[in-house]
Amino acid sequence: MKLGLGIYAGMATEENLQFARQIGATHIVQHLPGEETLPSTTDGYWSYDELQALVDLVEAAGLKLEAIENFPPEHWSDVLLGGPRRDEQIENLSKTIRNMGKAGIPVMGYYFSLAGVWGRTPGPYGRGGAVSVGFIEDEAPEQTQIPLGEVWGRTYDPDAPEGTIGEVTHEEMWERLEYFLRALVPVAEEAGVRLAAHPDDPPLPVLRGAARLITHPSYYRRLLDAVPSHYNAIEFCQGTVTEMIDADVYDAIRTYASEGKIGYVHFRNVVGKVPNYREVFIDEGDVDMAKALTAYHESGYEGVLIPDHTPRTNCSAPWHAGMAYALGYMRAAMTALDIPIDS
Ligand SMILES: [Mn+2]
Repeated sequence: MKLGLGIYAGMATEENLQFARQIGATHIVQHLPGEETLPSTTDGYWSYDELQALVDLVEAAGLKLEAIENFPPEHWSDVLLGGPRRDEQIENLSKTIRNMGKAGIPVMGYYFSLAGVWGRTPGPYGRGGAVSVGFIEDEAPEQTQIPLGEVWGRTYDPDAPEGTIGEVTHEEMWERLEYFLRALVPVAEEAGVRLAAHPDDPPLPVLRGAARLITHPSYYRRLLDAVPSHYNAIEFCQGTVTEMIDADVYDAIRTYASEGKIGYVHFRNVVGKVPNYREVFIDEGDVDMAKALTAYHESGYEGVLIPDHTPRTNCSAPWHAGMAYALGYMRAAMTALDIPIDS
């Protein structure tokens, strides 16, 4: 298995990439890049030249760009909403996937959701009062319906008329996801780019009136069966799976890893399940991380693990400190377990 680091928009700098290399990462996942990294974002898809430049930048630091994580909401708003521009946007997503394939980026992580990551509140949930986030039923904001012009927790059309998208059922959401997969998986196959689905975070069945899809590990089965292909895969967010009601995270790891369905892993820890959970440091949550690492390894998983998020330590570089801590822990645990660290 391989150690990677996820970086956010604007973080693909020489300095951050060197930092990643220094703390032992060999692979990079670029989370939702915007115009600052890929100016063609404003065109509705990502251009080959800009993706290749990002690959070159990462490789110049001695790393490999393993994945891009999440399409910008405005690139696929009508795919998520089932709107009139759905086919036009799927054409653009196809261009993005083909350009990623040409640039040699093997995985595209996506999160098929209307409300997106929503409703979590910050608090001193980590050891020593380190600030993190959690979904706490009694503290969560009021669940107002999603306004027009907003999707995935972001405004994509500031000029949208008043009103909301109303309630959206599970069947409607599955139809939209299956439409997306039927159109895009063949493109992904041709391009050699695996599509990898993130589960719903928080994994509540409905949020803001909008049904959510992957709220139990068994729903990954429905997604995979919709269009069976090596290129229809999952982004295994271990923290989110742990937050799911009636879910056994080790069992889910073994099931999907042994089938070769995991594109890459968000390796983080958490205390509790929906509707009450808190994100914590990697070594103080409900999951026995050594047991989890063993489950991936024994099931034949050979891909990348990234820390996802961590609590913020009190220092001048909380993100860097959190990532260094998590990656150091992962390397030590794998070494102690005799799990090869590949590059
Ligand atoms: Mn995640």
